[in-house]
Amino acid sequence: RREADAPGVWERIKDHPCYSEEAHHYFARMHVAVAPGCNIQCNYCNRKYDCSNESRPGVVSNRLTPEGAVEKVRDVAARMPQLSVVGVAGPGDGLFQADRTLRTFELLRREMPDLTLCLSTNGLALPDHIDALKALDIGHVTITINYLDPEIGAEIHPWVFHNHRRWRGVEAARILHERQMEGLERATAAGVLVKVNSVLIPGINDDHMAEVNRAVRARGAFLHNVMPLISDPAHGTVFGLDGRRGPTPAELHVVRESLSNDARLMKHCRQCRADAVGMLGEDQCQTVHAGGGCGSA
Ligand code: CLF
Ligand code: SF4
Repeated sequence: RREADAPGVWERIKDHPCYSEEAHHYFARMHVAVAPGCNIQCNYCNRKYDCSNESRPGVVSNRLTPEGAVEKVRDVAARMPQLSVVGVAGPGDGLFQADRTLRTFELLRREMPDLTLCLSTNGLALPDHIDALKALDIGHVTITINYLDPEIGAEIHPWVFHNHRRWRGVEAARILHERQMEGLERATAAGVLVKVNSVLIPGINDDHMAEVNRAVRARGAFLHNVMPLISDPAHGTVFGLDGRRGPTPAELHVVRESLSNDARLMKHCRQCRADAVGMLGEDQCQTVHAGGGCGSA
């Protein structure tokens, strides 16, 4: 079925492999890992792991400077004609040290104006950067939103760092929730195509996902991508060590079906890394991890 129903939207998704299922057969994306730090903690992520451990959530082999990122994109673009999108998706949050991400986008925009630029964020800092993103013509933003209810959020995100201090528990989850909703509303009002990624965690937010879907669609989210938690004790994540498991394919199916009156669900996500390069699912370096590169940060 036609994925876009507003004038001009088709033009903006037709060569984006994540926003259009059809496009992912023909177009490639590349992530540049320019965002090392993060302003929240997710129980499906362990940033303490040595970065040589490739299974660590969000781990990448190289942390790039903005200039290094542009050089890498230049090299990849020269040998990969299908490359249509360059995204910042970690390994931390793209807007925590926003100057690095914005500088990267600025350099890319100047040198390769035909590329679509894409950002993934947990949303905490998003309201502060809408104008800067618009000024750089960043038309695709993904926000990871796992809950609406702060009581549920506190089971997923133990702390956030906001306004120069660390907040914990339900208070932290309330701040993150409010910032996510504000960022989503303001980004969609600014004309950005916002995709929401949600990590499905059985026993925590599975019964809550339909509510999340309704709330984000009501605030203008273009797509909703419900992704399975990948929880392996080897990742050393809190959920992995707690014995929390990801959903079975059947459980994931049931939740997605419960949302299926909403035509715009993304189902072809490959939970890629923060340094993934290539067609979705065909990256040389793809390694699954707990949250999923753009899904987790
Ligand atoms: Fe990257 Fe994310 Fe942009 Fe795509 S990934 S920043 S929207 S260009 Fe895509 Fe990868 Fe799934 Fe993300 S398959 S994890 S949804
Ligand atoms: Fe930060 Fe992403 Fe890890 Fe969550 S999964 S703590 S948003 S880097």
